[in-house]
Amino acid sequence: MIQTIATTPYTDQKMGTAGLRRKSKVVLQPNYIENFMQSIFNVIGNLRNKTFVVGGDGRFYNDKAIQKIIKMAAANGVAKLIIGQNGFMSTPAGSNVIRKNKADGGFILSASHNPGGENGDFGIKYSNASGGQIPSSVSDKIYQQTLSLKEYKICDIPDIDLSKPGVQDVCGMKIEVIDPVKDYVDMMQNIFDFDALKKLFQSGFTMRFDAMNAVTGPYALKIFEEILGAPKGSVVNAVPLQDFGGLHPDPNMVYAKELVDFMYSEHAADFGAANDGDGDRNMILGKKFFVTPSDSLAILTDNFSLIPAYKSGIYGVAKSAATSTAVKRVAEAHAIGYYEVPTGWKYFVNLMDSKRITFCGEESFGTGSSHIREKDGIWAVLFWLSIIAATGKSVEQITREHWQKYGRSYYVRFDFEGVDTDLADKLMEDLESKLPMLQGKTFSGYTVSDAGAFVYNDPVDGSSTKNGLIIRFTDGSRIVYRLSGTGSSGATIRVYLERFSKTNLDDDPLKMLTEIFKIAMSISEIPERTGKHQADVIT
Ligand code: VG1
Ligand code: CO
Repeated sequence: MIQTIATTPYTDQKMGTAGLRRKSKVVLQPNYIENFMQSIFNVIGNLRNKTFVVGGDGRFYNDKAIQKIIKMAAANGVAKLIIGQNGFMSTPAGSNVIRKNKADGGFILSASHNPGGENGDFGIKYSNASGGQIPSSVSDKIYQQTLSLKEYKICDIPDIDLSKPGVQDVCGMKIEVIDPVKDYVDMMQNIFDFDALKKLFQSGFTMRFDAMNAVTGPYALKIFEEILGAPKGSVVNAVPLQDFGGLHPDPNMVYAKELVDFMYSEHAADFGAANDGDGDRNMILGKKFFVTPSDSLAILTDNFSLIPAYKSGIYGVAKSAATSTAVKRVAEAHAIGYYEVPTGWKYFVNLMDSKRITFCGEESFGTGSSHIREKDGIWAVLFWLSIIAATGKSVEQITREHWQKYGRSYYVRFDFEGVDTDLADKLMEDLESKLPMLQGKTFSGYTVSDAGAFVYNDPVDGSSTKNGLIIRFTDGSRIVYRLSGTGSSGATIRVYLERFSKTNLDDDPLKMLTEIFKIAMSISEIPERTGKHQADVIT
């Protein structure tokens, strides 16, 4: 039954910030998935005795790709696959299943927050035994392999039925289909005080969770409505759809518009949240109130002692360099470890494995802890609900009191999308070369304290990664420039702006950052070079 099929390499199978991400149309090309998977299997090497976890966010092609992966894993001699029922599993749940079963790695079929469907994106995230995505050193090897691949192995068998939990034998390989929700729920119950959360809902507290027609629907229904007793209908867009019902499953103020409109209306619930396509991102809202992900990380960290799993203390906290420095002030106050890493959750993995940090987060709506090695959308929601349950305060009160205690980092990200790749690369290159000359210069009252590339030296494996450019000002303000590594066409230039105030706590972020935005544009020449005077997306 095992066939060896001749193939020719694709030259575009390099993984980005979080796995491989391409237009569905690209992935539909003959042997595209097969080439990529065979390259991974070749790099792993001896697959005998190895177990992998497979699941996805249910987007278009999830079902087809998973069948290919099963047949190829079997043909390549993999011992066992643990697969989510119907091929579904969120990214955080997958990380847990890998760790719990001591599997050798896993594949989550998702392009995360990118739109799905035939005209959307498809993707594959590959994790190792840590439950976290592989480091760049490994993805580089896989990329090299894709460039010289000549053949792949596949079992010529009919599609496998994944609709019922249970064990089956496929072409000499064992398959275990599991309920993808159960283990995840168990894990959450071990972290949080579910009785306290039940009481919160019994008291009449209301929430709306928007699953954006993506993978977290079943998880959220089970946890919030069934177990915790949130009123029926608290979870919306709860059925995962292949095209996410046309939604762009990126939980931010722009794409989670339905939820945002509701939370800013007269009928708003006490608490609002949304997750992204594969369930690792979260957005937190109060009544007519938005919590920036950078503030959210700072607030969760400050409140670690309210959560049973963290009561006895946390090792430290890390953020991506682009994320605001709000959590740094919390780390200093609690005298815990503090780290800044490049963008991408994989950079947190070593810090968690070596017990340097417990919490971590990114400005892109990602927060998580060392319970797994991915960011975790529902975890963040349960954490917020736990703070509310313990303090009796609203989202807005909790956030405002945080600012009173620590000051406020005004923070906004501007995305310039669909930029020509060569133009964007040149822009970043030119910008980098002029940054050293800026030191000591003053722009409309802001004096540059230092400027240059952000370089991360991993304290665990000694690897060095350059990611983005940072301009720091003497008043603590910052400009960060980066090219996105998750897009599927053209380049996206991200510009992250931050300005700190200890006393002015109730201003408009865009207004507070007007001058810095002008400085960021004039130094980088983005408007002149791209023809864009405004960002395409502001979050
Ligand atoms: C983006 C975010 C980054 C996040 C990554 C994966 O990457 O900025 O913070 O880790 O997406 O998120 P980039 O390179 O486009 O800026 V997910 O939810 O796709 O796993
Ligand atoms: Co995601």
